[in-house]
Amino acid sequence: MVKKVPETSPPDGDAHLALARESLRDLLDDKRVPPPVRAALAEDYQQLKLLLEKIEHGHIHIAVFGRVSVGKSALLNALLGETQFSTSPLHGETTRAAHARWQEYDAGGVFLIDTPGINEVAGEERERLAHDVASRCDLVLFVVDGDITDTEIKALRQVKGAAQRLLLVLNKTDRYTPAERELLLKTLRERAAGSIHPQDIVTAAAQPAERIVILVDAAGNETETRRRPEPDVTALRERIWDILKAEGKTMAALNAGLFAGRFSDRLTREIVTVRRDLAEQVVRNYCLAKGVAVALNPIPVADILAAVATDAAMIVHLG
Ligand SMILES: Nc1nc2c(ncn2[C@@H]2O[C@H](COP(=O)(O)OP(=O)(O)O)[C@@H](O)[C@H]2O)c(=O)[nH]1
Ligand SMILES: [Mg+2]
Repeated sequence: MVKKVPETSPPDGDAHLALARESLRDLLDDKRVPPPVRAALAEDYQQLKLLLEKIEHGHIHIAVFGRVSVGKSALLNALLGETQFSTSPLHGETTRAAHARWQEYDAGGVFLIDTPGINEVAGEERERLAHDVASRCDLVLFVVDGDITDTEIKALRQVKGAAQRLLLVLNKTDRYTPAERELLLKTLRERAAGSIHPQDIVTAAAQPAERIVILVDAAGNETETRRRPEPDVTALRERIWDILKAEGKTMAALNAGLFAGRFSDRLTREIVTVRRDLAEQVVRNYCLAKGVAVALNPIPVADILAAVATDAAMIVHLG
């Protein structure tokens, strides 16, 4: 029962989704999986079910990821145009993942997912968070507010390893002069060269700091007021929309395919411990689920920042 990935050009998102749906359903419904194996993998089966529902409804999940206080929650609020996620100058405002529907983009249903800061959770937990977020989401917005730190590089590598689509967002650009902004962008592009397309590195000012504005009336009297400039997430919004339009369905299918591939590895391991003879048949079928991911994956999941990490001396310090 080998399903072939249709060779279409340009990529046919609907066909990809149908294929992913079919392999997820096959995995879920396989009657040959012994009950003890199902019980041992109950949590994975539950995730698989949710993933199947997600692609059946055509939902897209977009998550923010990054250090605490880089403005992840603020960025989602700016995209939503309303305050759905709490932001705070204090650490630890977002303690668990939460989501909101992005009404403005109504094709199918796009959900924005907020997460705690990567440095708010310990190493192992962080790895799990990175992995969970990346495997449940179709697009990850990796947010930084200056040059990328070592912790960020590590986390970026973890997320990038599990997610197929990622945008690098330089937030808080209001804090920098145009020259500093350009330098930062240039550095980020250099560091991500070969792994993140320059187009996928965008700037934003999600919640610009208040400014003191001096108003002068007709009589020449000056009054000082504080004003918070409007958020600027135009470039980010446009990039997200372009990606969703061009690759949304394929992204969701690929993500499901990658999950199915990882799931089938775990399933095979479990089955081997229970019934070796059965395992051999099942393995043959599950290669198919992985085939979906491989066939749809436009770029190999590379260990992108390996070269970059060795170059930590390049950190630019800006005031
Ligand atoms: N200057 C400036 N501050 C920002 C910007 N975006 C967020 N902040 C501030 O950064 C702090 C942390 O924001 P928050 O969204 O809670 O960060 P999170 O921990 O990454 O979710 C808050 O005080 C925000 O007002 C921005 O674009 N410019
Ligand atoms: Mg937050």
